[in-house]
Amino acid sequence: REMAKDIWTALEQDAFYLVYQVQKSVATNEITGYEVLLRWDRPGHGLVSPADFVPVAEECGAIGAIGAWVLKMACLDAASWPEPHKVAVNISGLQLSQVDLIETVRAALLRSGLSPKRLELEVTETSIIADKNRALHILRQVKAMGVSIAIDDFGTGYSSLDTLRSFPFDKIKIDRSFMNEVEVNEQSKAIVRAILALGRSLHVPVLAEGVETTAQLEVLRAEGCTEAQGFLLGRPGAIDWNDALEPTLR
Ligand code: G
Ligand code: G
Ligand code: MN
Ligand code: NA
Repeated sequence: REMAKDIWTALEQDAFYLVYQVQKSVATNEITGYEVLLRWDRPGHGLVSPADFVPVAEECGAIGAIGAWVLKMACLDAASWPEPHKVAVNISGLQLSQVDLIETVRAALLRSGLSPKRLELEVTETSIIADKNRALHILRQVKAMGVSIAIDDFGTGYSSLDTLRSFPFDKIKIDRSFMNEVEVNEQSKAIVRAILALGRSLHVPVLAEGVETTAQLEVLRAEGCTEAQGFLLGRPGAIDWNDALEPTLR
């Protein structure tokens, strides 16, 4: 396909770039880390979402190279951040089924000097279920290096609870669809509350995605959510260290 061709060209010409979105502690407002989001300004088309081009990159075999590039650059960037801040990298299903993900992660860490405990991989349930045993094997190896694993878009898969039971997750990220109306809709709030209770019982911190209003953040604070991410806390972009070092209290 035409997009596949453009993806290979973009790789050759170094046309992908990364933006970062802040993640903060709900209780203290401190920065805990940044999620890396891949961006591509496709010639003649403008910005294309990774939601649209990652599936094509998987199909045409480019995802391995793209994923390795993202991991390498993200670790290099993060190595210059203040000590405790983590970097969270999205991993697609096909990447997760490829055993060389282990080597790719190891190489990115070695090359950057980033401590493994500051790297987190975000995987979705959907990316796991294609080949569960293989995914489990790879994630265990990566964890053994000291890297942490977050389950992304939690609640939207069809077997979230089974996935939680069988995989060694270090963080649950509540899908942003549950943030819709959480401050006014009792049903949304009940679901969020249930996920937070689950996290507490499992001793796994919970991060709420897609927080756009102070009212939503207040609900999360009242319910004991660990971390939050969303347009209210910061839009994906270049990191403004002046802002980051003196976080505005909300
Ligand atoms: O950043 P945006 O909202 O456009 O992201 C859309 C989707 O693309 C999200 O599901 C996000 O997890 C995914 N995504 C963003 N960056 C990357 C990346 O570097 N690798 C992979 N595999 N997916 C990404
Ligand atoms: O699937 P994943 O959670 O990785 O998706 C990340 C995507 O969510 C990014 O593309 C980012 O642009 C988007 N995003 C981040 N914060 C918000 C938010 O507060 N509201 C909405 N609508 N999208 C967000
Ligand atoms: Mn993510
Ligand atoms: Na996500």
